[in-house]
Amino acid sequence: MPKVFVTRAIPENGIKMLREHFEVEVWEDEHEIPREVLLEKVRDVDALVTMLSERINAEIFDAAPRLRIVANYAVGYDNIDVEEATRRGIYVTNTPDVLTNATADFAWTLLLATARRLVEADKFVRSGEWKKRDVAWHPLMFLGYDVYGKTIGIVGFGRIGQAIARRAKGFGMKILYNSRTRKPEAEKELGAEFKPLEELLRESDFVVLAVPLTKETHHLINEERLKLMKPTAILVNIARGKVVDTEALVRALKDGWIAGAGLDVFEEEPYYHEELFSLDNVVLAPHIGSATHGAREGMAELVARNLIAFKNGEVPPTLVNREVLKVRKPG
Ligand code: 8YV
Repeated sequence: MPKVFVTRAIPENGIKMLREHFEVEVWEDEHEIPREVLLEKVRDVDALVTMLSERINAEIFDAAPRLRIVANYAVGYDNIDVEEATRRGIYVTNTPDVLTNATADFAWTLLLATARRLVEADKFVRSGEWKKRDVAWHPLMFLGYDVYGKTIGIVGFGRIGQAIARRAKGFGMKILYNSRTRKPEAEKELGAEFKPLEELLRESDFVVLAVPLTKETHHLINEERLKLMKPTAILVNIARGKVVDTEALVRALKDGWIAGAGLDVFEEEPYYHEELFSLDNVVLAPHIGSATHGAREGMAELVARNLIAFKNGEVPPTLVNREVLKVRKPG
């Protein structure tokens, strides 16, 4: 049986499917696999299941002479050198669709929590501070920002961006979007309006980032662009940390260029720089956009379906690098 190595424990449904077709080894440790161990583990594998910050590049490919397919447990695949994989005839797959709704829900979780200062308020109650102040209620307590009927600007209008917009309709919002290409069908369905990025930033009360990380989107939100935003605006990032220049963002939050930020992703993960920890106007999460039982099981199943299809000589259902078909046949 061909061998697959899985770099972190994924839901059992996917592992079970894989075991019927592959010899499966899973890195069960809760800590990330050390690079040198990964390099050792891939020596005799035919397939690899990877995720997040594991850099899958020429170094790994050199160490894995039998490797034919990398199934990323994520929709984003900025951790993989896809060009190099394609050159070597290695298939790369991802997990779109199954996590779209969970991730869009989480963008909204961050948006609402930041706008209504939920984390600050929770701390206030939980710490006993409320009782200490002996104020049962005050009309000026924890004033936040209105959401209903406001303007949302979505940067990146793929599956997740559009799912975020669909929810915004229920909040009676004006929907602006920016993306590499115009999306006429989504414009019609959602009443969304395409705007150049600068205009979108100037006009939005909430800016939500849903772009993939590429050379073009690295530090897309920098000092100059943060300064275009309204001082009452809130930035939400569920995409990739490197889409935002963190140092500029910290200044924006401290100096009031913008009102707040909800962040699920960071330039370095795990995030441990204290600059953001001291600010009340941010809500922080440890990259859990797709962390629902349903989405994570869907991702596990899709990873398995991709690998099994490949093994059976079929084109994997969510192949990222279609050009690889010219280099090598599946199987
Ligand atoms: C993943 C994500 O859970 O899909 C993505 O691109 O960021 C998350 O859904 C995470 O990257 C683990 O690989």
